[in-house]
Amino acid sequence: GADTAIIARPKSKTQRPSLYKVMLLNDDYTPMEFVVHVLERIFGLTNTQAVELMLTVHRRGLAVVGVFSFEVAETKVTQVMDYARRNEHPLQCTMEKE
Ligand code: TYC
Repeated sequence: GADTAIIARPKSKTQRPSLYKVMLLNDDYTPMEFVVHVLERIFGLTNTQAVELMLTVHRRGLAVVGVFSFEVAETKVTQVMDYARRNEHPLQCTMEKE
């Protein structure tokens, strides 16, 4: 009627966080045991999971270690790169939007 008003409700689309794949790259020099240790320590994999994933990277050239929010992915990549550098290994870890 004359006294009623329709109030528009703003359409708020729920925002899902973008996800990022964190990938480990193979090289010829980083020791297998070091890679396994990195996967256990930084990504929380069991020894069995870590050995399996390390061998996948070794055979295929790279593998996705996990999928995370931007902030977590960035932290993991930095931790791997810093840890590898401190131990003078050329291990490379990168992230990519899913
Ligand atoms: N290719 C390395 C070797 O033979 C092992 C290795 C595996 C290195 C995975 C990096 O991301 C990597 N010692």
